[in-house]
Amino acid sequence: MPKPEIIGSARSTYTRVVRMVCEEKAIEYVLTETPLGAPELLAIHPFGKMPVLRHGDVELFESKAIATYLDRSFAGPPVFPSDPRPAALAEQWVSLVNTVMDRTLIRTYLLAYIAPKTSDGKPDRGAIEAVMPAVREQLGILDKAVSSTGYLVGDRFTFADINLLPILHRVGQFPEGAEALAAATHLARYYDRHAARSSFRRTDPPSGPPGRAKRDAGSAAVP
Ligand SMILES: N[C@@H](CCC(=O)N[C@@H](CS)C(=O)NCC(=O)O)C(=O)O
Repeated sequence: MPKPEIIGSARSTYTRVVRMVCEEKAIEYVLTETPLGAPELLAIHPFGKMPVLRHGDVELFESKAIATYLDRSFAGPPVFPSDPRPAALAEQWVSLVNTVMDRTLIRTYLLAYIAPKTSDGKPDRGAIEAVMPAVREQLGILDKAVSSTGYLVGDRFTFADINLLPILHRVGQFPEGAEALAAATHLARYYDRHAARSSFRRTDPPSGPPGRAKRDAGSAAVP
């Protein structure tokens, strides 16, 4: 069987999540660095989002589905709990982070810096100020969630943590986000501790957002 091929960008948070699963489980994989909107993505993901996976005759899109496939197909420490309660809690946090918090923290806050819709291309101060109350509220929810054990689920590192860490990294790259993260003291400690994991360090992205395929260059860059 060939190595799993992850098609995406080292700069993309969702691509990083899938790469971290490989690193945690010591799965040898190939990252095919791809711009947003590339035909290689559209060939697998109906909306051309990244990452997608190719492994033998298996083709998959959606980071959570890819992570589940990798976790079940390869040896190494499971990243998804199997007992019903922790398994459901991991689902719970992945779902909340991906459906609500990613939109606030990445698609709104981060993009106001790295892909602003302003005519001069400068950070969109209006959008940043408007989203900060939601950024603080959501970091506060996460702060409470990790306060007792230092993990989102029970007392071990799971996919729920993997799914969150690349987002926290991006939030901390800009001043208001860094300040809000530092103010959420449990979450800041959680981030610092898990950011030392080799799966996180080995997937540290180069600076800047993923590029766009040329024929798709009209759309904003989205990490
Ligand atoms: N639900 C998808 C989200 C993937 C996603 O939004 N990826 C971003 C990059 S981190 C992307 O492809 N953005 C480009 C776009 O939305 O056009 C997943 O979990 O894989």
